[in-house]
Amino acid sequence: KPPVLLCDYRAPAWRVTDVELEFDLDPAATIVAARLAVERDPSEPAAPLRLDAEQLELLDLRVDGRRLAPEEYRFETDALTILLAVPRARIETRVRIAPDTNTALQGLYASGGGQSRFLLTQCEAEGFRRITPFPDRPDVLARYTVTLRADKARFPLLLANGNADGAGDLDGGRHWARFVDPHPKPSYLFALVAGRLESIEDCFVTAEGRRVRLFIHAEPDAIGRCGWAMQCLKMAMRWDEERFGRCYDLDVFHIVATHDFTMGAMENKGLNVFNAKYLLADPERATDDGYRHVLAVVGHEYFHNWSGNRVTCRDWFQLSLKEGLTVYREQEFESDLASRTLRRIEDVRVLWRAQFSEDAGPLAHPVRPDRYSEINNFYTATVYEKGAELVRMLASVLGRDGFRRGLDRYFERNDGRAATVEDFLAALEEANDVRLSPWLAWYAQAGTPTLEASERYDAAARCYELTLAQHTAPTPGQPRKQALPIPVVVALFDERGARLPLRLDGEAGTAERERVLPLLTERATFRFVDVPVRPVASLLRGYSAPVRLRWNADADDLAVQIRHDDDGFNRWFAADALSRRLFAQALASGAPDARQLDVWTRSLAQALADPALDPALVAEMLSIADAGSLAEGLVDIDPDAVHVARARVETALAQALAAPLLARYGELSGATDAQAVEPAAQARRRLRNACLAAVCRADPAQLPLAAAQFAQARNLTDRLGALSVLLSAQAAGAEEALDAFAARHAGDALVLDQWLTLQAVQPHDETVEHVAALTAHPAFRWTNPNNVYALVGAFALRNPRAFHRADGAGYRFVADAVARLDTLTPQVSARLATAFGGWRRFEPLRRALMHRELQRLAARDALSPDLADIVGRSLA
Ligand code: B3K
Ligand code: ZN
Repeated sequence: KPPVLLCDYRAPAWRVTDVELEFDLDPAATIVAARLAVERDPSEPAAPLRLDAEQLELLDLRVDGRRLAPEEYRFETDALTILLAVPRARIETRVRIAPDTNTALQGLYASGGGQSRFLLTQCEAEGFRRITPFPDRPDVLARYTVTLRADKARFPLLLANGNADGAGDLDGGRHWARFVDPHPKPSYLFALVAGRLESIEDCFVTAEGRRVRLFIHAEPDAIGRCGWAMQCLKMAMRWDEERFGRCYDLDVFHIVATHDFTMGAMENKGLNVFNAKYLLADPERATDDGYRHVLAVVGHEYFHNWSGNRVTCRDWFQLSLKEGLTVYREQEFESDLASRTLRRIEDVRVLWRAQFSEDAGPLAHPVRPDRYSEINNFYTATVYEKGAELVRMLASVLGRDGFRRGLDRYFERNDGRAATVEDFLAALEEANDVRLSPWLAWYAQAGTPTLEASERYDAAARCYELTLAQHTAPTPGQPRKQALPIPVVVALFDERGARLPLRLDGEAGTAERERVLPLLTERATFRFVDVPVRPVASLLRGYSAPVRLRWNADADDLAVQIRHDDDGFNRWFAADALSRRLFAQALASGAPDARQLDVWTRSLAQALADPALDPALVAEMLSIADAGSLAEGLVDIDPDAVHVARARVETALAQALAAPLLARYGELSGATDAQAVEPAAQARRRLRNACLAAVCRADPAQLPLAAAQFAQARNLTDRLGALSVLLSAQAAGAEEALDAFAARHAGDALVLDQWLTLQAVQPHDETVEHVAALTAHPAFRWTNPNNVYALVGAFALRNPRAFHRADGAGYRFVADAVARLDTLTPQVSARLATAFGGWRRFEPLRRALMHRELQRLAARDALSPDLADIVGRSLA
């Protein structure tokens, strides 16, 4: 199949104005009757009506009530094409589909087992064509009326998008319900749910005075864990009104939880579907991270109601228009409600680990790709996380009010439309009377820019010069790169942490305390005057641009930042920079530089002793980057050497701080808020677990502390934290603890997924065999994406030491899993296969072994388009 190209975009020749759907629901065979009102674009007089159609059994086809003769249409494997002479028509189709055997989890499928097996849909990106023949592209917006009919005992709850519009009983124990969605929408936002689910209800009155009924529906054993999500939903609705002036626009909002989902959640209009993992939470069965993820994902999907649904994408190349913007909105939501610094650190860690490595390999693509073979492979860290960074840079350039004005303009101009990145930039430009066209290059150019900083201080002239230069390495299909606009936020400090003035040469007026240096060309020098002493520069504050900063700052200057910077993010950034430098030294020569190590550990000792510092920030400073992130910029990677060098730095810190870590651990153990989930309680647990890990690393004789914490834990964060320490130390009693954990949480799929993950990420030699054995555990099913990601995904993507075992056993195991999954859930197999994407960056032996597995996959018959695309691009 030839790739789809952005430059080939053409507006649809036929529009659909209204859709009426009738479903006779049955897991084995569901009948879907559709009535479409279609209209031809007058400029396309000859175009036939092309409806996408996949895996449908066509039972009937009529145009304006007349059944078509065979020569009047073509029904192929991917489309139903109708030759129409009239400019508008009513198309009626009847098809049969089989939800029960749909393991791809796209279109209409079944979730759960036994009594509570229920039906639901997933349409984004191209699943609607597996439900009914339709122009399944985001720029066809239609009004939907949906009638569902089903057995009342098996499917008492019937839901579709929009407001309820009648329900009643039918003969034979069946019933019906109708829904009208007044907002025109693309087909990817269609959803229905039918099953025996339990519900909780709440209510929200919008700023416009609309009374909205809120529902969360889940299987009976899960409904008791939905309260937190409901609170999060109400917080999100209020926040979007206050921060962005966006109100909800239907009388009802539903969320449904499922355990069978290929991703996190889906923003279907008025009927969000959630992976249970991002919806359920209680102290016994969710970690603190779990609670925060629920907040973030409930917010994210809700915010899509404007950034995605009211204003949607013209085509899938514009995916980041909704995803980058919505991730940004989600980040701001959590930053406003919890800790901005922490959320920033987490986002930057994800960006470095997932996006930078994507950008450095064969799967690199721009935030707005210009071609794709399989769009489902473009729901990537680049489109989501880097896309959010681009929005963040634009917001910082325009300022808070300017960005709000621009976004208001964007929503107003494009409401009910399918928009492009250009529409977004145009709205921001017009509302602020600025020119943003240089920013399009950020959307079009793949690869991570390297920002090189160098400095010079002239004491006699009281002048400080900062030179910034940018460079982006070639990526597939883009050999030459252009300079991008890079906003570099800076502040200058003296060595005691007092701010220094920021007046540039030739400027009059008072000096600012923090400013944005716009780097618009390949290189620029900024000359600050009246600088009384050699300054300590705090660069890229708040991580003001998604670039790799190369700056050989003096270790003592970094220590000043760790101690005094008033940007919490940059305190962490400085600590991280120093730890990376020590890691690089350990990797190159076996040991970190003693003096710099001492600077680092003493700075962290001070942070640990500082009662004014957020304990969560201290925990983050103590947690050095994972091996994948540390190896990100390297070539000829030897994963064993990376592991050893990282462990050396980690152990050196733990030993240097052993006594204060133990003391802080003890202090934090006195807290009585074991079941509290407020940020402050979470922060204390985070630091306590970080202390525990370090204390036991420095001295295995302390492992009984972990055993005791495991035995006494009153929440999942403490229990898992302790178990993790026992496992990574391969402590006596670790096996028993694992078994006790599994017994305690038997039957709880989400908790057992974490139990699987914990075992999958152990950097031990025998982890491969252990993980392979766990695929036979009753808690694991190949057809369940959560299970697969928890076990195989964690092993392949988060355990570089074991995945890259020198005999290739890790590669073989993962490639076999990918092949097996490809016949079940292609989207999941394609995502797992990205673990091989970086193969060229490893040392020759691993490179050859990984290459062989990719070739073995490529040689298989009947690869799914999803997997064929990843393997093909990885080998190209
Ligand atoms: N928009 C969905 C992702 C759909 C993925 C399709 N393969 C969830 C989200 O980003 O909110
Ligand atoms: Zn999204």
